[in-house]
Amino acid sequence: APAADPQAQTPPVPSSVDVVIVGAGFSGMYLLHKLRTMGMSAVVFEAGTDVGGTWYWNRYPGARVDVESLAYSYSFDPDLEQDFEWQERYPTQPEILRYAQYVADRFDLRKDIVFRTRVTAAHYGEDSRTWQVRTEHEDAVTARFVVMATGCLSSSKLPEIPGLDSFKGETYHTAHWPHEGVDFTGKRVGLIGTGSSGVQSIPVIAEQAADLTVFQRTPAYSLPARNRKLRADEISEMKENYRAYRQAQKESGFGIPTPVPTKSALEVSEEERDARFEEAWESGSLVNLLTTYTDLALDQDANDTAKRFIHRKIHEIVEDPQTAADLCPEYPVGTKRPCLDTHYYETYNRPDVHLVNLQREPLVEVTDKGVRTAADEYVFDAIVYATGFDAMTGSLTNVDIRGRGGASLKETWSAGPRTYLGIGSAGFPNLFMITGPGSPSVLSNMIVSIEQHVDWVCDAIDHLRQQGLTTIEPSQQAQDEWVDHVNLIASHTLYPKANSWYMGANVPGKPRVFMPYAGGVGEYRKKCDQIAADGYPGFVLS
Ligand code: N01
Repeated sequence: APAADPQAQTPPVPSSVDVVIVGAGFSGMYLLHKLRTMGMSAVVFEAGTDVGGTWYWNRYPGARVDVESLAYSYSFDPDLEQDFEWQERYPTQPEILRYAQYVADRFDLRKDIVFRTRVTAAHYGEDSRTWQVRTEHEDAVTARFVVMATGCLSSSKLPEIPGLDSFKGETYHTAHWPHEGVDFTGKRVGLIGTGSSGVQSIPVIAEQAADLTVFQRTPAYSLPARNRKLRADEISEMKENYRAYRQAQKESGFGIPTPVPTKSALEVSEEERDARFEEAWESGSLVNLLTTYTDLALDQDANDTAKRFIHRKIHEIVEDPQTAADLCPEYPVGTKRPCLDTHYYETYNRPDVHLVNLQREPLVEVTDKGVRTAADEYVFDAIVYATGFDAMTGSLTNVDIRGRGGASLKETWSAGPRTYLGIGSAGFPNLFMITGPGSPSVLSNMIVSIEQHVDWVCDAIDHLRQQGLTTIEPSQQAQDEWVDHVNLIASHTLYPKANSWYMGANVPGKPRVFMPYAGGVGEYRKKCDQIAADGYPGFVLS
C-alpha cells in the first residue's frame, strides 16, 4: 500500500497515557504495536515527518544496510515476514524506509504517532510516580512509563573546527540529507569523514561530481558488499525456514547466525588462513570475516593476520602506492565499525578523486571557499560532512531527563553511561531505553536486539501490572556490577585499542568508556530472560 500522508494522520496529543515512546524508528514502531496488543495506551513522539528513524534521516547517496535484508527485518509477526518482498541482498535506504512505512500502514501505527515533534524533557514525580514529558511545541503528557526508542546513532555531529558557517557553497550532513536528493553534476565536492557513511557515499558522489576530494582522519577497513538482487529461490527458502532462522539469530553472537569459529588464527598455516580470509572477502559479509577465527577480537597477533590480508587487498586495488598506504588502517580490524562498500577502494583510481590524509595535514578551518588544512586550501562548490554521531548516549542526554530528586541523566552519566543491562538506570524509575549503552546494540543486527528489548520491557510492564505494582528501577548495586561486567568483557578484547565512537573517542570531551556489551547477543539474552524468570533480581519493584 502507498504510505499514508503522516501529516493528515498526526493525532492530537493526549494529556495522559500509560507509556510515552520517544522515536518512531524500528524500536518505537514495534513497541507501540506490542503495547496496543497488551491493551495499554501509548503515544509516540517523532521529530521527523514519517516513521523509519535512521532510515528516515540518512538519505545520502549509496545508503544501505550492511546486514542482509532477509535478516534485517522484524520477526514478531510470521505473516509480515512472509508478505514483504525484499528486492536486494543489502537493501537501499529507500527500500528499508518503504518497509518501515509498510509496517506502519499494516499495523495502523501512525494514528498514535505525533510527527514533527521533538521531546525536550521528561521529569519524574516521586509523589505521583509518573513522568511529565514535554515537547518542543509545549505539549505536556503524563505517563507511567517513558521509553527512549531514540536509536544509537541519531545525534549527528559536525567537525570541531572554526568557520563552519563561513562557507558560501552548499553543505550537507549525511544524516540530514535533503529528501529531494542533491545533484552534484559539474560540482567540485569536498567530503569529510570515512566511516560507513563516507565509504558508502564516496563512490556514488564521485560518479556524479566533477571532482571529489576526500578528507580522511582515520581510514576504515572495508569489504566489498557484493550486493545483488535476491533470487526467488533464496527468498522462498528463507521464508520456509524463517522460524528456525529467527531462533538461530537470537542465539547467535551478532544476531546473524554464522558457524562458530573453532580455531585460532595463529594455529593454522598462512595458506589456510589466507584462503579463509579470501572466502570471507568474496562472501561480502562482515560477520563472515569477523568470525573466521576465535581470537581476532582478542589477540593482537591474531588480528594482525587479518589486518595484513586487508592491507594487501587495498594495495592490489588502489593503483597509487601512496594513496593505498594512506587507506590502510593501523588499529585492529573490527575495533572500529568495519564497512561494507561498493567500489570504495576502486574509486581512488579515478583521476577526479583525491585523498587528503589529515594525519599528515590536519584540518584547520572551513573558509568561505572551501577547506583549509595545515598544508593547503581546497576550493569547493559543496561540502559533505560524513562526520558521524554522538553515538549511544547523545540522543538520551540531549533530552532533559530528570529522575529521583531531580537528578539529571546527563549529569549522572558525566563520567560515562551507567545502566543495568542497557535497559534502565538507577534513580530513573520506569524509564527504559531500547538498545541502550551496556547492551549488545551496535555490536549486533539492530533489529534482533531491538525486538529483544521491546519484548523484555513489555514483559516487565506486564509483570508490574499482574503484581499490582507501579514502578521498576535498577538497584545501584546491580547497576554497578553490570557496568563492571561490561567493562571487564571489553577489557579482554582489542576494542579499547581504537579511537572509535564505541569508546566515545570521536566526540571531544566525551568520557572514554567502551559503551556496548561485547559478550554477544545470545549470552546477553539468556541473562535477561533469567532475570525476568526469577522475578527481576537487581531491579527494585514497588
Ligand atoms: O560515522 P563514523 P558514520 N575531523 O563516526 C570523521 C552506522 N552506519 O556516519 O574515525 C576530521 O563512523 C571520523 O574520523 P575518526 C555504523 O554503525 C551503518 O560513517 O573519528 N574527521 C570518521 O572517519 C557506523 O559505524 C551503515 O578519526 C572527522 C567519520 O568522520 C555508524 O553508523 C551506514 C572529524 C565519521 O565516521 C556511524 O557511521 C552508515 C573531524 N573533526 C552508518 N569528526 C551501514 O549499515 C569526525 N570525523 C552500512
